Amino acid sequence: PDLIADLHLSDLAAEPQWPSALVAGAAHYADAPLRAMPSPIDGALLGHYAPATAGLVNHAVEAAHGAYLKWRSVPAPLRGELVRCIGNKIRQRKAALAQLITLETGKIVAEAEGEVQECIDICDFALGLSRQLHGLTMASERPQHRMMEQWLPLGAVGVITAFNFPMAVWSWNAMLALVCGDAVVWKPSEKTPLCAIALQRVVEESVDELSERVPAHICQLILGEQAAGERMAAHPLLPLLSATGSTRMGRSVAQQVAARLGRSLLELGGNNAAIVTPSADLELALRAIVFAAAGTAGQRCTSLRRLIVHDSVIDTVCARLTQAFDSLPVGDPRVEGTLVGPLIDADSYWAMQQALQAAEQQGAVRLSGGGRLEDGVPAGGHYVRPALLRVRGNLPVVREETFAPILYVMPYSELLDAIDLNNGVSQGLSSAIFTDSLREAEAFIGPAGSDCGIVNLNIGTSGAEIGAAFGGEKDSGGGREAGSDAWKNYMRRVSNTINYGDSLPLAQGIRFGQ
Ligand code: UN1
Repeated sequence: PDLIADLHLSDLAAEPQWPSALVAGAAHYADAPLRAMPSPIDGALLGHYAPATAGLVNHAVEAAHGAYLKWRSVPAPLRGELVRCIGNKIRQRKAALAQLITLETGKIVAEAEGEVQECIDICDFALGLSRQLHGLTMASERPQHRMMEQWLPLGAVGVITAFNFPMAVWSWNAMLALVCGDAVVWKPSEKTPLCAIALQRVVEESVDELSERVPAHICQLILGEQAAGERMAAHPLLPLLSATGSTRMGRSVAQQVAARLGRSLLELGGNNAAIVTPSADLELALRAIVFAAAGTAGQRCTSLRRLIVHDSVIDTVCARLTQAFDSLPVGDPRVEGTLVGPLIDADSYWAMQQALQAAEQQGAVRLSGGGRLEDGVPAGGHYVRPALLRVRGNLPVVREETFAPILYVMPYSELLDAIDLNNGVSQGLSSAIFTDSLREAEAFIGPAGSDCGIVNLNIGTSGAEIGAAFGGEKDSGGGREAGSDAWKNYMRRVSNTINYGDSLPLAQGIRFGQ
């Protein structure tokens, strides 16, 4: 696609449309070693970039903070105009942006287009929200007094995103932050810089078009590595840091942000389960399970990793899933008909092989898949057949999130045991139950049911719409992003008490000197 153009360093510095922070900070590149950008499809080199230095991170944060000082006074519905403009441009370039996602993540075209659609959806949502940043009024106990709360802009917001959703997760954060009156400093995964540059370009075009009311530098892009993320976590001019990625990364970022009493919004790993009960509509359940477990090559934080199946149907479910996994079209994600693309890189492939080996040592029985495919797939990529294993319960390896297509199937006989299995891991992102029983459904979605942030009925664990709040509990980080009232994360709540009388009654009936 034309968006890729030429990404060599000298051009980055020379090309005025490139992200302002990159251009302004070009001097910082001088001694930085270049990082190669291979495509997971075939290992082809897509370009190079120089990771940001600490100096560049500071520069970007300060520029964003300066823009925020102006942006916070622009009325929210006018801030929405920027998001409308960004959303329209993403809509126009949906196919090209999706191609970039496929190229950098190996996601199949339909799913890449779905991800761009998710960006468009959140733009629409945020635009509407720009007229609905509502506060409350409260009854005061004092005569001629009024109380209310307002939601006011917060500052420059740091956003760290992962490779697997290189556009959508940025958009959930950035589009809400913009209508909330914040500036954004974004550090994408070092594996997906092209997606980030393309979106930053869309933003910069929009900022230019609306330059009369939108301050330059409102959105900053930092192409960096772990050190850049740590610099952001420690930076006092980022009152909120929103981070998506592994639990290990989130724990470290959260501690650094907490040390300066900043806020963090964490979207971390999942270890998502679905329960198949005796009354489940099996045809529907099987389709949902295959998409959730094997779709995106198991590389969603919401991917289905554990399947808890009633004794009475487990043999049928295993047989049907084996058949389905064996026949899934794995291959070049650009080719129509492919349903499973490559893993992101060699490390990911080896982590999967290690997990499979550990599972077998711990007593798992492999029913299908797991091996590397070399025939009929592009050379240089890491293509695997999704793996299906039968296990007795939450083995040690099952308790860990392996970011690859591995589905562990385990039996249960009583629903309470199935719920215990669902909850018996450290993560708590997404969960699902397949049942036609009202009692079972309500038990699972109620207070003594699933302990996850996402609890679904008769649909899989992945593929959420943007309208609901997205996020999980426990090691999944506790953050909520995207829809519902997640916007409140990006604002500060101010409580006001207003006296419109001419006396000064004190609260709680206190008399002071009269
Ligand atoms: C992620 O994997 O980090 O619910 C996000 C889903 C997508 C988002 C996944 N809408 O699967």
